[in-house]
Order: sequence, then C-alpha cells, then structure tokens
Amino acid sequence: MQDKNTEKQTELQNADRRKFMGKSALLGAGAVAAPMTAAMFTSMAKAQAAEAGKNSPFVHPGELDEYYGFWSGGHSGEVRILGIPSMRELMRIPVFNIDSATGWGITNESKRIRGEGDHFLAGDAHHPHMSMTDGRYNGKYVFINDKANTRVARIRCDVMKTDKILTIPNAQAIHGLRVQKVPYTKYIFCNGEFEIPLNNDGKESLEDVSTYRSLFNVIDAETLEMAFQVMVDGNLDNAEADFDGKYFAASSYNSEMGTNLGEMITSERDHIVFFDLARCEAALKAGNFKTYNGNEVPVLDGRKGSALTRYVPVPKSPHGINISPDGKYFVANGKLSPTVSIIDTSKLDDLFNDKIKPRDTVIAEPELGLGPLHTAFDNRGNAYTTLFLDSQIAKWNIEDAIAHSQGQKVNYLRQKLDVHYQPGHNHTSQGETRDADGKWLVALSKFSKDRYLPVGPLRPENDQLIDISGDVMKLVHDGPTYAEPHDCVLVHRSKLKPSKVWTRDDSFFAETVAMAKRDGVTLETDNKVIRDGNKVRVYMTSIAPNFGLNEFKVKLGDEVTVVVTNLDQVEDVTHGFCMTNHGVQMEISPQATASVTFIANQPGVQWYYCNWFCHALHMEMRGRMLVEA
Ligand code: RUQ
Ligand code: CUA
Repeated sequence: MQDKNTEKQTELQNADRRKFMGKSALLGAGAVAAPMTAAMFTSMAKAQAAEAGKNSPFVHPGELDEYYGFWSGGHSGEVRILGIPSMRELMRIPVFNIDSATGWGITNESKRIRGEGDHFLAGDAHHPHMSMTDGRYNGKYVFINDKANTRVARIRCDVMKTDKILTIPNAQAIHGLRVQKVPYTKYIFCNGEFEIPLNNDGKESLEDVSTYRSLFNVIDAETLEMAFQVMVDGNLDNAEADFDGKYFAASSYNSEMGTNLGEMITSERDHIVFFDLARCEAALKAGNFKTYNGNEVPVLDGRKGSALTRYVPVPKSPHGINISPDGKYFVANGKLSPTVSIIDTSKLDDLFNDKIKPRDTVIAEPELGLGPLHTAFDNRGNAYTTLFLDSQIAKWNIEDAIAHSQGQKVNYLRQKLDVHYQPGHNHTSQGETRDADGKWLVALSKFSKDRYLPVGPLRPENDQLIDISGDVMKLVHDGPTYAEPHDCVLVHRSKLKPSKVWTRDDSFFAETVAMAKRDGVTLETDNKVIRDGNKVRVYMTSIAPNFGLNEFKVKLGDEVTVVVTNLDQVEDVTHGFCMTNHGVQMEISPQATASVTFIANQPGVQWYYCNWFCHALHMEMRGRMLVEA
C-alpha cells in the first residue's frame, strides 16, 4: 500500500521492467501472437476512464479481515491461511511436509494421519478447495492434492488440522482437484496427470506408450477413500464441477500421449473431457469395471466411444477449466492459444445423448492475449483470465464475448491490468461458488523479479491483490509468498467457525486416549510412568508454567512415549514439548493431548522443555529425563 507519489514512481519503473519481461517471457514460449484490434483499444481506453473500486485493503491494527484465504504452499507441501484483504499470513497448516513447530510428522497423532506416506518428507500442494452445500462453501473441509507423491489430503476447518491423507492407487502425480458443488460435496475428484501403464509393475509395457493411461479419480469426501476411477484417452490436467450435480470436467494438454515436449504440443487441438456422474455410478453398480495392480479400486472405461464421457476438442494444450458462478459456462483456457473456449453447460445433455457434436457445445472462443491459464468470475457477468506470457489479467464480459462470436459488433474486453509477473491462477472472492461477490481478485504471479528487496538467487513469488469492485481493476497490494502457491480460495469469514480450544473427546487424539485407558491412566489428572518391557509410557499434564512431571527415569535404549495433556482452558495458551538432543518437539494446544515416541539413546541427564511461549515463567517450564546406562 502506497501513497500517490510512490504510486506514480512505481508506474514509471514498471514501464521499463515490462519491456525486459516481455522479451524474456516470449523466449521460451513458441506462442501465437494475438494482435489487439483497434476496437479493443477503444473499449479499453473507455474502461480506463471509468471508476476504480473503493474497496479498502487497509485492515487496521486490531481489526479483522473479511475473508479467509486458503493458500496452497506449493512444493513446501503445506496449506496457509491468509487474511483478505490484508494479505497477512494467519496460520500454516502442515499437510505433506514435516513441521518442526507443531511436530507434524513427528507426533504419533500426525504419523497416524500421514499413514502409508509417512516416510515421505516432501509434497507438492496445488489446489485447495473447500467443501460445499448447494454450490456454497460450507466451512467443513478443505481438500488439497499432492502432485509429488500422488496423494490427496483433507483439512478439518474446525481445528484447521489435516485429518486424513489418501494415497491414490493406479495413477501418478495428482494435479487438478475440485469438489462436487451440488447438491453437496459427496465426491471430490482429481486428475492423474502423468500417463503410466495400467498395470505398472515393471514387467511389461514399459516402453509401449499405447498401454499408458491417465485416470480421473473420484474420492468419497466423508471417508476420504477411493470411490472409483475412470480411464480416459489423453492425459489430465485441471478439473471442475458443474452447478447441477451432473457433470465433471477435466482438461487434457497431452491428447497426443507424447512422452516429450515436441510430441506433447503437436496437435492444434487437445480436449476437455466431460464425465457423466449418474452414468459412472450406474456402471459401477452394474459391475462394468476392472481392477489393476492387485488393488480393489474399480476402474471404469471412459475412453473415446464410452457412454461415460464426451471429448470436446479445444485449442491448444488447455490448462485451467473454470465454471461461471451462474453455472452457465465452462471456460477452458488455451495456454498455447490466445483464446479461451466457452462451453455452454445447457448443451451437455444433448451432447451426452448424441444429439449434437462435441464442438457444438463451444459457443465462443474469444481472443484475450498470450498464455491464458485460469479464469475467475465476479457476480456481474465478467471473467478475469490470467495471461501468463503477457503478465496481465484480462477482464472480459462473457455475454459480450458470445455476442461477438455471433457477429455482433461488441467489445468484450473490458481491461487488461499488468501484474508482476506471469500469473498462473487467479481467484475472486467466493468466485467458484454461487456466492461470488465481485470484490477482490488475487493474482498468483510466478515471478517477483524486482518487486522486493533482493534476497539471493531464490526469490519469492508475488501474490497481488486487486480491487475488482469498480468498473476498472485496481492493483492494491503486493504479497510475497514462498514456493509457488499455485492456487487459493477466498472464503467469507461468515462461513467458518473455528474452535478456540480443543474438546477432550476429539477424534484427533482419540487413539492416544484409548492407549491411556488401557494403561489405566486418566489423562486429565494423572502423571504416571508405565513400564512395559523396554517400552516406557510417560503421561503428564501441563498447565502454565508447569509440566505434571518434573522428572522421570528410563534405561538407555528404552522406547519412550511421552504423552502430554494441556489442561489450560485459556485460549491461545499452547504448550510445547521438546526433548533436547532427540529431534523431538510438538505442540499441545489448550485441552489437547499430543504424544511422541523416541528412543532414549543417550545416557545421563536430558532436559525437556516447553517450546511454545506460555507464561512469564515459560523458561522455567522444564524437567529432566534421567537415563540410566
Ligand atoms: S495449476 S498455475 Cu496446479 Cu495452473 Cu499451477
Ligand atoms: Cu508451557 Cu511454554
């Protein structure tokens, strides 16, 4: 946020920077040029004269933001919560990563949730999406994919912790992920991006590309278990759901099934594949599926010619697929084509009943600029498309674009706004739901270049906040972020009611409670050491600034499990437990129980301490593990 003078200054600097960016952007591009017509310029000039919105990005000290932003943490593997419009980072939720502060990946509770993928230390999160009821956020869960290790995770929005992680079989590299919007999020679905042999056991078809497939994955949202998979032609990239509860869509940039860049971009058109949910469920019921790789997950055949799918050709290596909040149009973003393809959802029934041809569903293909990747929407019929190569957001009107394609002389382009630099996703406030409100747009720019103080060769990305409430878009804030947050969603704060303290019967630590019960221990009152062979379980309470046990004794080589229960009732009084020189630490928030298991492999006096600041005597909150040799 800046005053008038610095604003002018930055504008001048920008002109210079952009010349340089334009060149470097086009170098690797191989893209088609999109000349702007004179008419486009006039209409844009008009728009520039129009009013910018007056949304204030200022959230003064002590004031609260209007929206929760759920941000992917990219290849950091986490999810972050930002406040919008302040763009302040409010919390980090470890998911696929290991987190030293909370003990995610260290505690027994998190290891249970991390399950079979617990040995992975890395992840690549892309697409966070919240569960919905009737096309509106319901505040229950946020789902996120892990491209790196073919997983999907679920975050509980009451406590903002990951509560389930599923490794997807038969597929490789989960990319696009969306939730069913209507009638409610029964399913989430996600794309296996990389093509692999159906039975990928290394015994056959290693080289024979004709046996490679990508799978569309449908997951039960409540159990987070596989419902079914659909085999397709071509690979799969991004995904989207309609507002009728009937069709899912996915984009394919490699319809060629090439294995190198040249092969992947040969076709002028790739496709969007549509899935008919009812037909898929019927096929499943009728047992029309096969299984692979020795697991039980049903795989339906949705290749070309199947009743389950339809393939709509669109130019060229499409990336994002986004639906307008009125449910009328899917917009496929051309990436290597300067166009987006508008697909009329009201024509999908006819398409699936073979009354029309796939291309008949494409009612307009407006030209927007170079490198369209993703489109977001307001509540006034406008769409906002990121132009990766042009480093711009194109604002355009959907109905005008359709009228234009029908031969009417209307300008559909409203404005192009420079962003810094090279945006991937963008997202409007509640724009993927019926509650799209047209207030804010976030552009997730892949490069920050010169926007911040230099911090070494590795730079942050740049998430920019744009006021879209007026006739023209206005850039109001630059937000540096780490490790490519691909995507985010902006959820009005009224949709969420996070807990302030844990409840003692929470399932998050239920197994630890059950273990205590077997040991005859009441976690809320007892401080006890239980020996079971060379396994030692140490139960202690914590209440600022004391651990219930000042010391406990074990033998060298014992497997020690420390269970800490935080008895503080006061909001925000979190304790920690760190055993020095053992790589062990964890968070225990108010009314929670957390546990960690390690080997007492060093003799002598080993101090443990509380590492979340809790009290004036926080430094004194420590005790001794006495290890007998
Ligand atoms: S997708 S921009 Cu995962 Cu576009 Cu990254
Ligand atoms: Cu308890 Cu710091």
